[in-house]
Amino acid sequence: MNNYRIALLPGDGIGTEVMEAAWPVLQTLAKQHNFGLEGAWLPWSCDHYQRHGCMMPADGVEQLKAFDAIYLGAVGLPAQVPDHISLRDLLLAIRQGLDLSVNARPHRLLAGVPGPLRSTEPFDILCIRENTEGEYSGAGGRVHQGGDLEVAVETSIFTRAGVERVLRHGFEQARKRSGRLASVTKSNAQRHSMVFWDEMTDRVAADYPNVKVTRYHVDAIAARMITAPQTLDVIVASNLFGDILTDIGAAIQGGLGFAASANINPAGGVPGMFEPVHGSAPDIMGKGLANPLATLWAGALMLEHLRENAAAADLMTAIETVTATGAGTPDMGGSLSTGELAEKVRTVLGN
Ligand code: GGG
Repeated sequence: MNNYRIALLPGDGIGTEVMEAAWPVLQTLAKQHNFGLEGAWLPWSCDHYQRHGCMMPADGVEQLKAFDAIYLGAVGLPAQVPDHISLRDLLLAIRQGLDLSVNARPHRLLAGVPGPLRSTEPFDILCIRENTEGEYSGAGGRVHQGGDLEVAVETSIFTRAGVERVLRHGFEQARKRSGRLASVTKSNAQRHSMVFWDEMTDRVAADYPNVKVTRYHVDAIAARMITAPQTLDVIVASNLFGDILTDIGAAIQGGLGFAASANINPAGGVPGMFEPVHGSAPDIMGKGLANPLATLWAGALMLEHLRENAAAADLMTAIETVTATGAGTPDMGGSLSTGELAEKVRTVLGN
């Protein structure tokens, strides 16, 4: 029997609520599919920062390497810790520290979820976001801080290895799916980094003659995701472009309560991190209003990554069996609490 050790990082705000709701559902699946899931709850969060002066221990990334996967809720409580500290010192530190270079985010409408678009044509987008460099590299600084001469520099870093590996992952996914790949650029304005991105796209494309590549400027694909999402399949984008586009992806699939993500290192050897795309939503925390489906979907991505494919498929079927009935949390127009909606999914799975 396979036994997996999972690092559970509920984080802040509604992160705690969605994780506490989702974890029992995954444990039910483990029992049904005869594998072990041993969770270790790690209290790394803004609360940890207030108590200890850091979001996680200095050897936090090293500790995570002992696990098979990381399941994360949400990060950030801006009233207590500035967002640029909480995000960079926990979420981004884990992504960069474990070299989780790919952030894969699926966008499609679950059964019964109407979505906000007028068109009812089904869409199924997989956005592959570069996850360790680009605009989120953290390179830069401030000089003359607080003075009249103050200057802030934030430098985007695009390395050949970093761009190539995320593009290659995108092409691999496109090859397995429809054979279509959209490469997101802005090379008319960003004449260094994005021209380089385009050149790398052409170079990697040469190894995938059966994948049809379309190059879109980021503004054009943002509009297309709303006006004609059915024309898109695999999208590959830089860190910031991918972050923004996947919020559009979340919006067209019904909201941030549905959007899931997998942070992975395609080379293997380290645990992947699986999380809902949404943040900690301090305005609704502690009220049982948070939608647990993004976290459950992220759980399915984690099970798939652990090669527990049957369990992952059962979870997605159970989620859609519930959404098809119209049951949901208030963001879905329903009246269920976070825990009640997750429990409904668990009930569909049975004992
Ligand atoms: N679910 C993790 C979380 O709190 N995400 C919020 C966020 O701001 N994420 C930024 C990012 O994905 O780069």
